[in-house]
Amino acid sequence: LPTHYRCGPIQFRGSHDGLYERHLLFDNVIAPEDAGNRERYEAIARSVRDVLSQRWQHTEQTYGRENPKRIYYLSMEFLIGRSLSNNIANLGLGPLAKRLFDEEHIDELAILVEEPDAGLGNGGLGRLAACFLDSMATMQLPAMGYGLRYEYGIFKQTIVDGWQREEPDNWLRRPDPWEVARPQEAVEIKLGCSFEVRGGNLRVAAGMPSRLLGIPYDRPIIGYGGRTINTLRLWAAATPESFDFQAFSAGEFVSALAQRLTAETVTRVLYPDDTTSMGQGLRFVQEYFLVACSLTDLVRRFRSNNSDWRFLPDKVAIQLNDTHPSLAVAELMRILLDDAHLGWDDAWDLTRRCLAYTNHTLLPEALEKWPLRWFELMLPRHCEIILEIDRRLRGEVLARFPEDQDRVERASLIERGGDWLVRMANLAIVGSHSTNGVAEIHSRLLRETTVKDLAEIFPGRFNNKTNGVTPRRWLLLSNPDLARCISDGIGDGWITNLSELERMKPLVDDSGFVDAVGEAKRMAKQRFAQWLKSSAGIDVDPETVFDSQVKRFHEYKRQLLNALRIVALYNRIRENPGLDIVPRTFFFSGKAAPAYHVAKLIIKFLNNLAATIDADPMVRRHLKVVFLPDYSVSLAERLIPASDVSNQISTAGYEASGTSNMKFMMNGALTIGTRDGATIEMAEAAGEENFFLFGLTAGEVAGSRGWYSPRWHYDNEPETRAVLDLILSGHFCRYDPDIVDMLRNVLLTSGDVFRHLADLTSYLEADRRMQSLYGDRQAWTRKALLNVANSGRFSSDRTIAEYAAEIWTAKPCPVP
Ligand code: DL6
Repeated sequence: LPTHYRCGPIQFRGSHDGLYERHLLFDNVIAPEDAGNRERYEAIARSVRDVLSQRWQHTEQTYGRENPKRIYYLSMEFLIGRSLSNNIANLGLGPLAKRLFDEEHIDELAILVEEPDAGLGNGGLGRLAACFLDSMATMQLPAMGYGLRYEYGIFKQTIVDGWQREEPDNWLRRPDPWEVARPQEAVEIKLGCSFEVRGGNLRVAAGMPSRLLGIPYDRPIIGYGGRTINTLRLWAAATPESFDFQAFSAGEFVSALAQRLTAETVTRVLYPDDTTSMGQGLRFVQEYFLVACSLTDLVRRFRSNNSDWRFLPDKVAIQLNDTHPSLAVAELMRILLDDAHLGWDDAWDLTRRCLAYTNHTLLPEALEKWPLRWFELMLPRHCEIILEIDRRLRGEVLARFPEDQDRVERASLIERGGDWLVRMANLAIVGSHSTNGVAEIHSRLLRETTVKDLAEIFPGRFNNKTNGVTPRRWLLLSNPDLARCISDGIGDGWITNLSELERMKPLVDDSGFVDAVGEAKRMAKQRFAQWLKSSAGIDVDPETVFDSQVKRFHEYKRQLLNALRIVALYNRIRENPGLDIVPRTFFFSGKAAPAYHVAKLIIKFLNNLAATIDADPMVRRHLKVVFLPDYSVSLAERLIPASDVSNQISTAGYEASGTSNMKFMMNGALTIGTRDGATIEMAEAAGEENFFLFGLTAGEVAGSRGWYSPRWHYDNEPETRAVLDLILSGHFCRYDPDIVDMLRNVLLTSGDVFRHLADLTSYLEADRRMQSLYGDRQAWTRKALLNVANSGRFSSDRTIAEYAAEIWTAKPCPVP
């Protein structure tokens, strides 16, 4: 063991005093030879936890002693995935674990799959939070994540006859070896009303305050090298007494799971829609619950070490991951006014200096607005505080822009209309010292369009922090062959300093190295093909180009544009059976929000397309489409290293950043993409000659509003017309006429809001360039290598270093 674990004579394995055997014996009362894979997984995970426990405690003791400025990352989502192999690798226990697996004749893969993915998030936003925790621990920053311990994570997606079906993800059915319950640190939360159901209808019992308990469950976040072990604290709701609760209108999926009228309902299920939660009262309570529990906890920690409230911003930085936790503005004000008895100006100054806000989307439906009457009913004190913040804001705006009442209304926290709404993004911007977007273009558009008025009033608050991903999970662990090849070429400093990958650039002329990189890709493809065969019975040929698009299903992400491209290739092959075309396997994976009808129809269309191609002997020699059900962190870890091509094809101006784009780049896939989100910065880093960019720019998309006509493309572009004619003839949807209707509507009748037809021709042109490059395998691999070499900027370590220096002014606190 590395000496800093200070574990004394603990052995990972060995006769009676090995951790592994002891856990099997004392936790499960079973002999190693009789244990099943699940029991073995639990025993190994608990052994790993034993090794880290002392260090974990030591980390917290160090923070307690040194009293550094702490960073608190508040997020409704943490998309963690599996932890066992990540924790083994970050602790440096790989060799020990391997010896255990060898000596006990344990099939490592069979053990790893026993761990359910912790799917406490929808997609990019939640996974980003998990990457940030890894980076903060690796960089020895005194940080803590706060989230909710959903009993049901993101739903399991199955595909039945091509349609998405949702099933609950009961990931905590078996005990989770990583979490530590700390009921002794429970906090109590007050709401201004209680809820009851009468005659099947929800009734809010106003003026009848109720209470909730927040029980913390801690998970270790191990920095690479195992020196710092930070904590992710997830809150579970419980009741101090009987508590009547009913969601307002949570949508079928959620309400089906949230029937029991108990306090536990609050943290029962993650909302599976990443863009809209309007009108969903349970979600509102979840957000308040996260904020109230976390602030009570962190203020308690601050007070245990600091007597003077004035030092709060010197000791506490709170980052709000999107608008979801922006009630923190009102809650911190309440604490400072009512508990600390500070005056308004002091409380406001401290609140603003502690809080910072990250915006993750420009989609209007994702900018949360909650009815003011919910505040009145459930959080009357917060309601007063928000109205007072708004009154002062209005005065300030009017003083700066006299007689510009329209501007005052636009900047206001309250949208006045029939039902007054609180604009949570405005609350977060006004009540914090920093607002950042997650890629250059996104931060610019945020300032220039979405919150233009506030950006003009508070220009100094706005900044950009381009996203990143952790190279530990997304390269070292998921792509061991490429990782080894890189380390052989330039040493292993890249693992914690990804910009070192640049040292690979000169190796682009070293044919031995280029071959080794190519060989790593071949092995990853083979491994993936074998896994797909054994797990799903699907045959794919690793000799074909693996061309992937994996992400949530959204019209703006344009999986449909990818489908149009495939239909164009399909037409070309049918017109010219002898066509010289690089054989391809197209992979799609991703979930649609259960209530997002169009997205679900697109999934069905892709499955129909796959089936039609499979049934066509002429086409299937060249093309294959595979829809991989139930996209997850674990699936991404398998597919991304095996992919040759990454599709990042959102309508320009819509994807805030994207993060799978970075993972593909790091793993040596070439990107075919639009000038959107962080893809723009990736192309700049790699050199546009090493990228396949196409399509309208964000400015062109915005400029074409008012005159864009998909009809024009249909009438004037023969290939576009042929693609649409075939689709609209029902060729792929003989038994599903509603899909044809939807496609006609989305692509033509409703004006093709997301510009599929405008970009199809240039997409096909980029695709042609890509295919021709693949003909020269050496040239392809050289470009792939240059992409990897230039991906260093997209490490979440770089992103976190920028947050720490420019927003949090926080420093590492090494654990001796
Ligand atoms: O910042 C992480 C991630 C970005 O990479 C994606 O581009 C962005 O869509 C996502 N945003 C969200 C929030 N809601 N929506 N849509 O998930 O954040």
